Amino acid sequence: MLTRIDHIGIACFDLDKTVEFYRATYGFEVFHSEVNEEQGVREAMLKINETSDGGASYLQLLEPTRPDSTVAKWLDKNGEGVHHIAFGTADVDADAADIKEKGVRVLYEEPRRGSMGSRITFLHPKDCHGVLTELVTSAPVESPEH
Ligand code: V0V
Ligand code: CO
Repeated sequence: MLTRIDHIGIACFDLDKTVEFYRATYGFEVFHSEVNEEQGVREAMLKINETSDGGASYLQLLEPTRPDSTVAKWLDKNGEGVHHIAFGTADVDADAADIKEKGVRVLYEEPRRGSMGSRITFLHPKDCHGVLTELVTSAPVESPEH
């Protein structure tokens, strides 16, 4: 079951400048940052609020690390802006399987590694009315990966 907006992914050309905009304009601070080589992104997570399922909602600011990454391709075509939305679930495997049954393309056979040790998969934007949609199961709080 999808129980929260886990994050909104925002593509930017310059992560440091964009982080500074969100800090100076809204007062949001960086909760976590990392490079995800597989996804070709350097990212900053800005925590917005806790959620009733025990999780949280974030903004995920994304800068490409290489010109052939999905985010670099998207920035070339569209410029900066909202790149994807991510729904949180306690069981990404089960929700991805259910959604696939409904005829929506799930992009990964098995969930991959996402921010903060989460497990993530994506749904094709062409099957979701133009919205690249991610499903996320957060790492357990006591995970040694934290
Ligand atoms: C592409 N399209 C999009 C889109 N990206 N539509 C809405 N939102 C997006 N973000 C449209 C594009 O305009 C084309 O439409 C069509 O899909 C095919 O796009 P393309 O440019 O030819 O690109 P593809 O097919 O090579 O790749 C598109 C997909 C790719 C969605 C398959 O971006 C992908 O695999 N995304 C999932 C991984 C990802 O995005 N990683 C970065 C975030 P027309 O022109 O044909 O009409 S990593 C992350 O979020 C992490 C680590 C985390 O949360 O923890
Ligand atoms: Co994301």
